[in-house]
Amino acid sequence: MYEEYLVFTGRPNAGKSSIIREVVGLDVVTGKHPGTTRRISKYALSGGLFLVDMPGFGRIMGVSKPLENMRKNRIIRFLESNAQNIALAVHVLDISTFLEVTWRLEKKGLISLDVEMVQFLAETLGEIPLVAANKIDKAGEDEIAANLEEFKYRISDAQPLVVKGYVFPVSARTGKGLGALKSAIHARLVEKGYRTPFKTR
Ligand SMILES: Nc1nc2c(ncn2[C@@H]2O[C@H](COP(=O)(O)OP(=O)(O)OP(=O)(O)O)[C@@H](O)[C@H]2O)c(=O)[nH]1
Ligand SMILES: [Mg+2]
Repeated sequence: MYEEYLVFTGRPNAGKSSIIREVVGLDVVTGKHPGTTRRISKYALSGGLFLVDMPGFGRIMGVSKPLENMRKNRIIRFLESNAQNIALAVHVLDISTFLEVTWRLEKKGLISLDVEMVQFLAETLGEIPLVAANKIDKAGEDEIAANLEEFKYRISDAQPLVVKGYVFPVSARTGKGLGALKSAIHARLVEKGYRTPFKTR
């Protein structure tokens, strides 16, 4: 059967499933601990479009390295082999800790997984994914603004104007920003010929 996908990617615990619940209205499982969503989970929306809730991409405490790599490879393989059928990708990250996490990695000579993933999606799908910069309720306004600026700078290879209109500060907890994210998802899907993307079945 021919299927098209609206995929949500992101690190463990970023809030992918929470955003799907709030924005798309699907009853997906969310959880306090990283590693809640274990499988690539598909849900039928309308007209051949399926929503895909991904497991978290990256380190999870208590999960073995081989199992983690297997999950990671499965995600990469899904995205690469379905690139033609991916109507839209939405990357979700915890923006409240972005700089702290990124600096810690950069000290070790590593790149942020969120930056890597956004760039991987852009290359693989041939267009910049939408980004839900989640958990803005968890830090002060100034800190969130600084984190957002650095994140945009890094995903765009120092050309933040290129990603203007793609990054949405949101909180799945308070609902802030979710309307704008929903409108953007809707607009992108409608542009590609989907009529009622948020109606299930
Ligand atoms: N404070 C706050 N907590 C949030 C927000 N969004 C999600 N959470 C919490 O973060 C935790 C993880 O949420 P999930 O939606 O399960 O995260 P996920 O990205 O699907 O995680 P995995 O399935 O493990 O990859 C839960 O305890 C949520 O309640 C937010 O905007 N603010
Ligand atoms: Mg999940």
